[in-house]
Amino acid sequence: MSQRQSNGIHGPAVELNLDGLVGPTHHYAGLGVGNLASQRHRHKPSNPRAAALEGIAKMRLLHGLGIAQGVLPPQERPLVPALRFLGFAGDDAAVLAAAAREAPELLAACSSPSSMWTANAATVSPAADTADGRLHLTPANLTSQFHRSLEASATMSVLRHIFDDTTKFVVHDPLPSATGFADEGAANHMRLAPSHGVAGIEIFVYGRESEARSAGGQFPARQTLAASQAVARRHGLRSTRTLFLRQSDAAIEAGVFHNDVIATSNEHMLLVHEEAFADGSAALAAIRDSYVAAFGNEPVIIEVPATTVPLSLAVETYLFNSQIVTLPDGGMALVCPQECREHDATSQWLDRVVSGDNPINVVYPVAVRQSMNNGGGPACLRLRVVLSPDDLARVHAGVFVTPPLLDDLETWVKCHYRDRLTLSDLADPSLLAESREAVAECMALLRLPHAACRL
Ligand code: SUG
Repeated sequence: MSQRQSNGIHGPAVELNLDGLVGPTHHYAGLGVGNLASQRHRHKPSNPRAAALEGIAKMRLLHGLGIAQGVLPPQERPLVPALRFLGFAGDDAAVLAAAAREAPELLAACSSPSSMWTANAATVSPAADTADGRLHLTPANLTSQFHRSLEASATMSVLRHIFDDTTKFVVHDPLPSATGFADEGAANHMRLAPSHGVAGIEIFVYGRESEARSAGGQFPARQTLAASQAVARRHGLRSTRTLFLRQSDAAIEAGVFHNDVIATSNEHMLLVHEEAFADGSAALAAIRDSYVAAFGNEPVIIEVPATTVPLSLAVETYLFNSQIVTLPDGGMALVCPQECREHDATSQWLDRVVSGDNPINVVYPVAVRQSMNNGGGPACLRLRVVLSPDDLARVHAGVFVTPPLLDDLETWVKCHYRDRLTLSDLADPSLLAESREAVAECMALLRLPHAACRL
């Protein structure tokens, strides 16, 4: 049973960010398809401790800005039951050894802590948008990649514990695990509204229609239109306030494997690269027209031309994977990857945005480099959930971040995490033991049932 407590937030609807904690097996196996950073860092040593601490530092920043901040636990990895399911037998150490010997790529996949990228955990529709007035979440099936498909059942279980008040929240089952329903969650979903609490326009971005595996290029398109449409139907969204837009092939080919690598929104603001969508000007016109029809005024759309930030630089810096957040006393902050300040074009663009005529008045660069090396920037690490203060008070309080919880999590990381990991370490039975102990302790810190993270 969740424990309720006042979270100190009153007034209009707010966004709760649920950040994924990086797990103790964070490594670089080059598993991300169409993900250039993951390919580039393949087989390099990783630093799980630094990765987890970077994520916690980001949560501390957001909490300090007055944004409701929560945390999702890592899932148990290596996932020995998955390896057994694939035919590796014996005790746990024998399973790991056989997998390392016969199919190291499967051991890497079953060891991936990829649930850290919680923008792929689920698609979320706030209560204001849905037919039954409840918040709807559909956990992503992540069927496009084996290592990510392993996340879905534990994610569903954890979300059901966190959002357990069924009078206010619905956590659906993931969509069927079929290529036609490939779903990667909130990373391919945006929302526009004059403010968080108003019924908004939900924008679903897909890469392929359904069965076709690729958009025709070297990289597969991960999200299908059929999946996005099914999520919209389940959530009871109004058709007049729902848009389905296709990613441009050029973006996918440049390494934009999710829409959140090339576009992001907050309330009435959309930040988008000119090459994000197929038929970009028609897509932006559709967004603008829907917004004007719904709210009677124009959204703020900042369209970044390729001449200012080429697609390749957008992917390298993850500029569009920034979090744009509404600050409690008005205005918006842009929380961007540190890498954006390390390139003249993006850094100058940031300066122009802050001094320009738009709601963003401050920029906070954050270092999440260990995650960035696997293609996950600040926005990939968080699941945004828009809620009224009353509904926020019904969310399982154990996952809300406070300075003491952040301190405890830092101590927990320093106690359990290694500072160097290579692929050969994944077969080490003591890594499995350390990881199991760490995850069990984390579940206790967040007051979640242990079984939820080991499905
Ligand atoms: O699915 N990387 C993840 C990164 C996900 C980023 N999320 C968002 N854009 N919202 C992916 O490609 C790499 C794992 C490895 O190579 O070990 C990986 O899965």
